[in-house]
Amino acid sequence: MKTSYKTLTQSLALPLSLCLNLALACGCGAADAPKDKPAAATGDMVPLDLKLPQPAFKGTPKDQQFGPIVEPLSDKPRPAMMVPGGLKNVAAGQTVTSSDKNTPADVLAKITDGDKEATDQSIIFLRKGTQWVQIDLGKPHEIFAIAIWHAHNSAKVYHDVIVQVADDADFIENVRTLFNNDQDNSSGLGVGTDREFFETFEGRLVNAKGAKARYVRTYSKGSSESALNEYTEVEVYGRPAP
Ligand SMILES: [Ca+2]
Ligand SMILES: [Ca+2]
Repeated sequence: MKTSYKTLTQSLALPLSLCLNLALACGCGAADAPKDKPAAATGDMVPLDLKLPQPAFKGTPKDQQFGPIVEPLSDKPRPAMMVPGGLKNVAAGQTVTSSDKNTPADVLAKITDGDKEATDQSIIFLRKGTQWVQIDLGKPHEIFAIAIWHAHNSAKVYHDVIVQVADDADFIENVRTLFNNDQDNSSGLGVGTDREFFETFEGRLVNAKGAKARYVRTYSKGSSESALNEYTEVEVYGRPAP
């Protein structure tokens, strides 16, 4: 009886392991996306991995009225944005320029230095009026997400937030607007259809949907708190354009 049992298990074990090996070799199972196609084309998307700073405040100001143009502040975490796998923050350490020529380069560099906390030394100021900051990614990239932290030290709303990408540093060639909440066109770049939003530790995440560009520019025109324009960090998630 013992011998026949052993023989039975051996005869079963061989085909079983063969099947497993064959299944592994042919790549059957979950990871069956063709290797030669970009992840976006095969629908192989992953949640964008954003490293968030510490929250600096709770709730919204009770003594201030915010119109219907402003999105209500959510107390729930923002749903993850789905992007192709393997993206990097391609703005990290890249050169920043601005419409405010009084702000020196070493101050503007704080916009891409990785520090996005709400502390005084992390926030830079630009003069009042419509002002922009611009990041040169060094070469054309496929851009999927742009994350902006103006200043999240208190519950304020920035005006005329406009996010554009272009092929050239002067924003003449192939300019595309990815976000625009200037609904009364007071900054003169066109009537926006997006809503204003409260600055929080989550930053503002703009879906760039794979736009191909070398330059990223973001505008603002003061906030509900001040005529000045503030920045803490801008991140651009993408990959070198093929
Ligand atoms: Ca920073
Ligand atoms: Ca406006």
